[in-house]
Amino acid sequence: MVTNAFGTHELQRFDYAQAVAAGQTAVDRFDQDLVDAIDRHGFVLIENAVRLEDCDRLVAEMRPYIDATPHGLHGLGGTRRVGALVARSPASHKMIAHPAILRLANSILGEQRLSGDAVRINGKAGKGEKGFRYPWQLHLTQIIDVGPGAGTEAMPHHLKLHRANGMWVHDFQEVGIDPQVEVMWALSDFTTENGATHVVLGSHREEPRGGTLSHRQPTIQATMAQGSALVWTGWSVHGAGVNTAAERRIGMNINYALAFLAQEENQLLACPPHLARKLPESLQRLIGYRQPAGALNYVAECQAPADSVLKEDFDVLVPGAHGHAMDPEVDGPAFAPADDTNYGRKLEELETRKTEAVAADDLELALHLKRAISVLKRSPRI
Ligand SMILES: O=C(O)CCC(=O)C(=O)O
Repeated sequence: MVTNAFGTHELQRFDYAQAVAAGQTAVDRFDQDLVDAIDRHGFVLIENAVRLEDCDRLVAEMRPYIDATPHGLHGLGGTRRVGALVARSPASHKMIAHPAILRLANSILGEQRLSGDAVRINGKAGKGEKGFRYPWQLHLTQIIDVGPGAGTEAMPHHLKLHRANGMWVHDFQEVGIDPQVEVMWALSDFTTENGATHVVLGSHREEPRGGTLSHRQPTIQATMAQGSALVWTGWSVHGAGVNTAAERRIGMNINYALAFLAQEENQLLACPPHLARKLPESLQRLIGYRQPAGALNYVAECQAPADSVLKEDFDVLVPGAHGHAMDPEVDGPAFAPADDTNYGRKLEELETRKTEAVAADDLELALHLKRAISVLKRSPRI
């Protein structure tokens, strides 16, 4: 329990593995407990959210990238920040798409269930129900590997206490929405000594929401065992601790935000189409390969990512790669000529250029031409 300018608060902890073992009623209760706790205190801690082996496997997959990253990028002394988890670490998918966390994110972002928030669409306002929800998506994936000495005078963290919602250009303080949810996964134990995250409980209720009173309140450290996850809103004030231990503190920030805002880590570049194609559809959609609202996120000929870049053969430089039939009455010349002579000539030209590209060891061009040949063969002959 802690008493500060926002009342008396506690960092409530709930055990995911226990809830799952106890059955659906317990899971429903667990989900509601998380929403209630974060609504009241601004933070909630989920224990036993994944197994310890899951964390170790993730760290092992990310080890080459972590070790190839210098300390202190972004002015964060003694800390290594490493991203692109979706592309680089299959083990991370279990945490990025953790069912309880996705349900919690949906309550906060999709349905705007927290006090004072509402979904506002076309002049109507209310808590999100079916058909009246905000689209949301993955916003950031980042290992935060805090080394001994990080956060001290010698190696100061640039980010002291702060709110994630400070990143938006628009000032959302009066808008009555929660644009962002943050999750810190403990990939190693988080202790007082090794820099467990400091939190200001109740700070999400500061008025105005972006005020500075929170920064002068007492903090507590969210100590947690490996496999736990600390969740907070974009309004909740927090900051990394000082690592006075001999070991490293390995955390992983996985954030989610409304899908009509730009992503902090651009997921479509961090996991480009040739890698995203291999992911399950639900994960493709979670990272942003979809049209979250109306026209947003279309590609080339107004196509959804699934109908364009996620198709094996799609090449934005190949006319007609959209695969839609052309109508000779109203449409221009097709990519695949109707008469055999011109068709054969085009195919031969592409084959010759491909052979030349292979001979010149220009694999990228060769692949581009290979796709063009494939699209030509599938295109309507009109
Ligand atoms: O590493 C932590 O404990 C917190 C990191 C953080 O607040 C941030 O990167 O914005």
